Amino acid sequence: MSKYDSSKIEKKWQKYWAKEKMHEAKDGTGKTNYMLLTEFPYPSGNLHIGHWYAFALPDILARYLRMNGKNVLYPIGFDAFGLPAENAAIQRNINPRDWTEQNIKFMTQQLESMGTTFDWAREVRTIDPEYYKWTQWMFLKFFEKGLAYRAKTAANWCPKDKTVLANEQVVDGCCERCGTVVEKKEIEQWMFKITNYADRLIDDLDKLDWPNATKLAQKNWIARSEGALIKFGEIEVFTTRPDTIYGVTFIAVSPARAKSLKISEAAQKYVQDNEAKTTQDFKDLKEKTGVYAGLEVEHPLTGEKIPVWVSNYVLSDVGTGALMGVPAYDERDLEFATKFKIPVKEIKLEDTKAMIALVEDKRVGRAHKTYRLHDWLLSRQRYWGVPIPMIKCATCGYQAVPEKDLPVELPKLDDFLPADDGRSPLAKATKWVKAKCPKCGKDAERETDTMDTFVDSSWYFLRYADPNNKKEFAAKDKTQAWLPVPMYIGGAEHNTMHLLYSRFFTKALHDLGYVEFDEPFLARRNHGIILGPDNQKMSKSKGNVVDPDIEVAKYGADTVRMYLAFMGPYEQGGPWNPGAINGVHRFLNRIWDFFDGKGAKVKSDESARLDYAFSNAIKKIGEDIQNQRFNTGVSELMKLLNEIESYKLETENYKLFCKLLAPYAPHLAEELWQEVLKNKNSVHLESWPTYDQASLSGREVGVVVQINGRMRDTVHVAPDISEGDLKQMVFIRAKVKPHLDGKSLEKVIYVPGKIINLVVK
Ligand code: ANZ
Ligand code: ZN
Repeated sequence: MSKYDSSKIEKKWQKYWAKEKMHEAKDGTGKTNYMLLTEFPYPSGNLHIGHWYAFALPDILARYLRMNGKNVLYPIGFDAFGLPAENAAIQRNINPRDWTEQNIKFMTQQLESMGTTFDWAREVRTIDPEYYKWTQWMFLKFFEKGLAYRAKTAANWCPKDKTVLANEQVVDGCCERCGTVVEKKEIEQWMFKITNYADRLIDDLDKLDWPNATKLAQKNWIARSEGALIKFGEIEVFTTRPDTIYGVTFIAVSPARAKSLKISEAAQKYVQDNEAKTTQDFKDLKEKTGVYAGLEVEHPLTGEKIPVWVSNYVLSDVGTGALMGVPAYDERDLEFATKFKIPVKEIKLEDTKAMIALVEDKRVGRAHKTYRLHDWLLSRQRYWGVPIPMIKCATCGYQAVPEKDLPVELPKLDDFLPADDGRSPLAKATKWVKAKCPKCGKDAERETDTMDTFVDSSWYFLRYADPNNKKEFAAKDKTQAWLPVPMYIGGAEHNTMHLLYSRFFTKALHDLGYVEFDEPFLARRNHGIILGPDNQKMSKSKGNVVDPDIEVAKYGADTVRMYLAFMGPYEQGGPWNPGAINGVHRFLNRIWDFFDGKGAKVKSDESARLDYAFSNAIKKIGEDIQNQRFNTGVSELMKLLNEIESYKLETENYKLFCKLLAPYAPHLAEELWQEVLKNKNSVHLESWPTYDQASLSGREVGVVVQINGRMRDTVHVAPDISEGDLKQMVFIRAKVKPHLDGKSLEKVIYVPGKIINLVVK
């Protein structure tokens, strides 16, 4: 046999798998369906190593689940509308469609080089009219039910991108995309009524197997607070602490709220200066400023006169934009009162509930819940998006495009630049804009705004169940067969927006009767990110970017996959290590040589030990993959090879090893399986091996892992495991690795079968 040459075998097997249609998920197989979902990529131009991390590792799970009898669908598509493509196209002076399609073509090839089990037959592209027809259809269904509506709002306006942004796209007061300081602008916009779902979006989190951090991020984003609305004269405040009402010494209103009050000139000036400044959160506020409004209101219970202030620490879009200041019990109020010499009044606290009853009785207040969550503003004044399917008639107002006229196709435009006045580029498509009013038939105009791309990605997983359906977004029996998604793997950056929006869409479609479930993703896992070799975020300017194509050319896809799996706990990610990928490559070479017979030295026949080694590996690797501990699975595989290398093995043993290797290094395993072991079928159609429970019992000990004398973890291993194998296992464990990263290992003290102590500095 020759040397291990990945470039010779990988393309060959990729073609074979495609020809055999091995990854096309069939309907109605009788097996349990399993849609393993990852976040579909945005066609940015090139795959980066993060894409490999996001797609090649879940593929290990996909292959494993298939070997365990599941009918796995591992779908892929492109989230292809959006601002970045438009901006990139403007820069390069080409059309966003050409730019996007060219990227998709290139990235498809790159994705294929991973050797994943993507089902390309079900590929979904959001820019395909057959797809966005249904995005528009959903908008219309929501519109019919009042879940999509128009409203004049103070929108976040990015002066550089010349478009409106959702609150979620404003980070620390700046545009998430370009960093420009965001302004407030009053514009009529299309909105989705996601606030109708605020309670369910919080309460149903309890049903889901999601990371706590993700659940918490959603709860904080929705930010439900329960309390009361209370009227201080003409000013209604929201408070979560009605029990403190006798301690009120001032009322504070936001600049926007102050506009409709009779306030002093000085206060008016303050309002002018502060109104446009958007404060997303208290933490962004550098300094509390304010001014006396020249106004007093009456305390609803004591009749006292209470001064009214205007301040930037009151948010215009929280509660009523007005609060009761209780400096004795609220720190923010205390800070404000101290600065402006407002009295602090301590009181005997009342029973809250009693206070709400009292203000309700006196008709000056009522129990109330508020949310920080706002309705989802979906209009964008940009070209590269889904046209909002509405027609504006001078007589009849906004009318829905009739369903039979969908999709409203995005017109081709040479000049697709946004206008300075905020008019959408689609206004320039003068012929396209002209339409007949669906109600009265008179000349009318199409809506020229396009949809936020988050709309496109809020339902793509539904389409995977039935991607070629021309009559429905997906037939109900198909969505019922494939969804809700049992496992969704992606990045933590989607904790609030995408994951929240998809839940809203699913719930709305459920309520309208189109799907039977009301949560889209039963389980969710977040993966970490890959850092550069210097432990820094990869960026071109730092010159620390790892190009997966180069690594594949050098080592092959199997090595890159397996190294990424091995480098650390999946949820943590970590730095790319050129030495370590080389080590993984050597491991694959060793496997090759081992199958070539070079590795087998005849040793005394201890079949019990061999049984143990295999049973242990089958059990551990299976559990590791199932639980997405891909790294420890690799170390088990390495340990197994160490163990068995010195035995004269039967063909059955080689076969077993091949199956265990298959999810991690699919090409190499296939080559060995078919070419060396002379099997006729694919190794990927084999079942995951079963193991002999009896050979495992009583053979394991728990070794305590200490770092600088502190216990951090326990590993269960064979009592006579070699120190080398043990170290390899221990170093990559989730509870250990973070304590080693960036430190140097000074010493390892191993008490066999009991304790391993790592001394680091
Ligand atoms: C009196 C009070 C006394 C309050 C006390 C709190 C503690 P959380 O607590 O985050 O859920 N508030 C109301 N509207 C506001 C607005 N537009 N901008 C800024 N703050 C506002 O938020 C609710 C509390 O935040 C409310 O309860 C109110 O202060 C303040 F010991 O009322 B509280
Ligand atoms: Zn009309």
